[in-house]
Amino acid sequence: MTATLPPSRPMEPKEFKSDLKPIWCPGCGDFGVLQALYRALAGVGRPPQEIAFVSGIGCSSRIPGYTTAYGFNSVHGRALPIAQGIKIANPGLLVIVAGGDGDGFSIGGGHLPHAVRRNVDLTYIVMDNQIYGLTKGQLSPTSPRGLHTVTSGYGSMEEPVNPLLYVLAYGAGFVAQGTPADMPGLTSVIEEAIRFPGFAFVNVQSPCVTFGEEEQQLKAHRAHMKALASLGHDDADRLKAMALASDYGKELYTGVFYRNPEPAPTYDALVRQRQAELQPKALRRERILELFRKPGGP
Ligand SMILES: Cc1ncc(C[n+]2csc(CCOP(=O)(O)OP(=O)(O)O)c2C)c(N)n1
Ligand code: SF4
Ligand SMILES: [Mg+2]
Repeated sequence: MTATLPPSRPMEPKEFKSDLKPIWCPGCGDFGVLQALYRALAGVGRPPQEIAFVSGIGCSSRIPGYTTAYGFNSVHGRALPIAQGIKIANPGLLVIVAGGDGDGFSIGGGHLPHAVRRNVDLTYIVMDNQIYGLTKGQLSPTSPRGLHTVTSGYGSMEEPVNPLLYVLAYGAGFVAQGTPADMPGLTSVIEEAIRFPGFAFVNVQSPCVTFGEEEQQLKAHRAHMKALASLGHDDADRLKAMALASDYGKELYTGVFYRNPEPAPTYDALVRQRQAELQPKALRRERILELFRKPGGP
């Protein structure tokens, strides 16, 4: 795959829908995320063979199988390093990482700062349901303090992580949040994230209807969500974005927190540039073999 792709063409969301029927619990928020994703991809207009989905393990990590794009349902917590490798090796692919809060901020939490600072051009969508869904309702890193789960029978004693604030602090160029309770808004932030040149993060409040709290369900989202645009937020203002992101867990802000108006060069572009610079100086294959054949080695 080369870095130059043919121009995009008008596409339909159904072109991204695979024949696999999702096996999520009826009412799971991930259904809405998947629909928003199909619509966003149609808006971007790249055909499925130019897109790669990478996920870890979890209910949310089933996403790649439900699309017609390339997909890798990989190892719990390891989606980001795999996705970075795919993008660097195949710069022409549009790479999207999808997974859960446990996958991304717990076991995979060590990869997040490095993926952000490296700034490989990919989109990271986290379906944040504040619980380990697939393994039947244990505490996750975003579970609120006091939450009763199978692993916190008397209520969680831990402060949750704040994913929005983390990625902003690590230096991400695009940070947004959405909920399936607002499908147009969710579709729009996903499409904008995909279009952003660099590491783009979308935290989706995607309710787990089976193990999640009542106040984390779509009905509550509809009642409490606040569009950042309606608050007059300037998404070029990183410090203001951090101040708003500090309300994670208290307020449900939707939309773009931060979009770097001057996106930094991506790691994958820098790799290509370095390769081009070094190519003329590279030793020819025959010369390398000659050196190795010399008695005593090179
Ligand atoms: C190395 C490893 N450790 C633990 C697990 C078990 N495991 C599978 S999914 C998961 C957590 C899922 O939670 P989350 O990432 O939030 O996804 P959700 O199911 O909520 O969408 C765990 C602990 C595993 N598969 N591999
Ligand atoms: S357990 Fe929760 S996250 Fe998993 S499919 Fe069911 S509702 Fe969705
Ligand atoms: Mg989860």
